[in-house]
Amino acid sequence: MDAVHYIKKGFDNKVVRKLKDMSSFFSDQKAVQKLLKENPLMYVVYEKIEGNVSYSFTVMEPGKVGEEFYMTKGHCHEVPSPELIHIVDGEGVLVLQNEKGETKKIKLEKGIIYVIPTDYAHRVVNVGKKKLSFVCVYQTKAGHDYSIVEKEGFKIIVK
Ligand code: M6P
Ligand code: ZN
Repeated sequence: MDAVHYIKKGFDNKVVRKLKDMSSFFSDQKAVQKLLKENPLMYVVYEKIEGNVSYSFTVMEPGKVGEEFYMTKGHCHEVPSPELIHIVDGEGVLVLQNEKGETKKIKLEKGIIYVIPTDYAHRVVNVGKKKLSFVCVYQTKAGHDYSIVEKEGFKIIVK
């Protein structure tokens, strides 16, 4: 059984994010206000916890808010630790930013496993015209810290 079927068969947590859940994260607030009437779906995360290791399968919708592509909220880990990401389908970009403000923008090729380094806030952007789906693997204790993204945001805006 491949990882996607494994996770979707018996997930422990499901997170549904719509525009309203992350409206302040987009740069064009006029576009946000217009779109909020329909409050479109941004992505769904299915998470499976297996002791010390957790897996997620994320399905992102295609679209833009103004000029900016749909993206995940983005987070740091509460317990510094790396994360693996593997694109299953679609076109994605990974945006990284550390505490010093250093940034990286990486085009995610299908079939390659990428390592998100420890201490980098990370966000995935769907830059394609169809759904983007990907699998992530991380320590269960890693946790999600959204405070840095909420306070400072990401310097890189993907248009
Ligand atoms: C991936 C993993 C999850 C994360 C999800 C959505 O599946 O990194 O841990 O929850 O993307 O990202 P965010 O939590 O930043 O919205
Ligand atoms: Zn993470």
